[in-house]
Amino acid sequence: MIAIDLPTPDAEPAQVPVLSRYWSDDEPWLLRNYVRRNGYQGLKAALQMPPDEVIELVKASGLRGRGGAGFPVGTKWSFIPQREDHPKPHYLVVNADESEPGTCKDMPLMLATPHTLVEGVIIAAYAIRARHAFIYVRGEVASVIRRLRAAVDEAYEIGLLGTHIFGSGFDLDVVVHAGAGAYICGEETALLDSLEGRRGQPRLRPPFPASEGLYASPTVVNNVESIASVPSILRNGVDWFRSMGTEKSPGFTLYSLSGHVTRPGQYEAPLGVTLRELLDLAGGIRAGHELKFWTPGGSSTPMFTADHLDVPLDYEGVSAAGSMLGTKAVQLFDETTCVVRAVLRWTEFYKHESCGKCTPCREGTYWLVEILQRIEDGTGTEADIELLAETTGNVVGKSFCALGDGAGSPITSSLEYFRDEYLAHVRDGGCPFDPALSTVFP
Ligand code: L3W
Ligand code: SF4
Repeated sequence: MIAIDLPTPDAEPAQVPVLSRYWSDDEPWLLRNYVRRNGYQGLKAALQMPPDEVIELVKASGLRGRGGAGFPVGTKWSFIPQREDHPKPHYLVVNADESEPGTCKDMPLMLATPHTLVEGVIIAAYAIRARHAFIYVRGEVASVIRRLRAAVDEAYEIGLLGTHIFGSGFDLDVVVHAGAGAYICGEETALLDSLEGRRGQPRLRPPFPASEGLYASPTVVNNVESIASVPSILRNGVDWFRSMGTEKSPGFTLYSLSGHVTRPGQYEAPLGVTLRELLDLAGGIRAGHELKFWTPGGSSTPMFTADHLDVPLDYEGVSAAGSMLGTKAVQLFDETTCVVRAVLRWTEFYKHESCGKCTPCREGTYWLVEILQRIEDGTGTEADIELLAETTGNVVGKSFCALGDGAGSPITSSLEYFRDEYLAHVRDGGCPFDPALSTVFP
């Protein structure tokens, strides 16, 4: 092993950006540049503590999973049996299969600063006593896979991976695994099946992966952004992290703004920021137009309207307003967008990506597309609007995994806020919108 000599760390302000702070630097993906920017200082701190203490620290920070569900990260880690003599190996799996419509935060993070993820992986694996970690990356993004593999190779070269890491006696191997482009493989148990070489389909839970995951062994599955947030907590402490965000949703996160917004992109902000504040940063809705509807966390989360501009974008605030924070993929649509067309497009996606394991989702998403298409084409009737609601009710809450529930979210919420627009389609015999005016879903 080549000993690495870390420079004295810089003091870090308790303010955003943290994750994206160095994205505009020269080649921030290289190990030597990462190390100059406090890189691997979090790992150094972690290896000076017993693993259980690392778990307690992450628990105390209140860091919540950034992949959609917001489950507390430290609590998930604590579910792993914490005995050295546990008969089965433990595994860490990073869910980098980012595919939720509108979601595009993990890929830029891995492209810009892959060592943030690698460092987080080593810390997490140390905490849960795993000797093998897998990063399961969406297969289409070859550039990200290449960059991650290069970062892992760099880490091996200087002894940050392999045996006796930092002279601690801790060993870890990391595999970057390319998926094959199925949305369902972002569901944690389907991902594990896929990683084991089988067709990716969700497993029954419980048992949760924490007790029976990869190869039926205790496994932590965490999202990329969750793991990449960990090194900063180790470097700066719990109070630093908790001084950002809200009490129940502490810290910072990446909001991905897309659609009819002046400057689309990644906006790192404390949890609890509002869309009004994010739009101030992003230059507002495109000039001359106004906000009609938006998703707080990808198309699987119920949509909001212009009445929801001041909802705090944290797990509690968004839930209280009737949706989910999800992946924080904020897709914005102005008054030129036909809501039926948008919902049809999303439903086609869920139909295509339905894995076929359970009847409500496999058959239901097919029929939902048929009905929505009729309404959009102008051949639907008012009875079709009722049929749409009824069929959605037969999918949501009756499907085997969250994909079915997610498929119903845009339909139910659009019917709640824009029922008149559905009625206009059937009464006027077609779509009242000119698709040429909307740059989204033409
Ligand atoms: C042990 C228990 N572990 C829960 C663990 C569980 C999982 C985590 C959260 O779906 C959502 C979904 C998408 N013992 C446990 C336990 N766990 N109880 O906690 O579990 P859960 O079931 O609340 O959610 P999930 O299955 O992880 C995630 C929504 O996020 N979403 C995200 C989509 C994101 C993508 C992407 O491209 N990145 O697909 C958007 O809304 O619909 O509802 O680890 O094991 N008793
Ligand atoms: Fe597969 Fe859809 Fe059923 Fe999930 S809800 S198991 S994706 S068919």
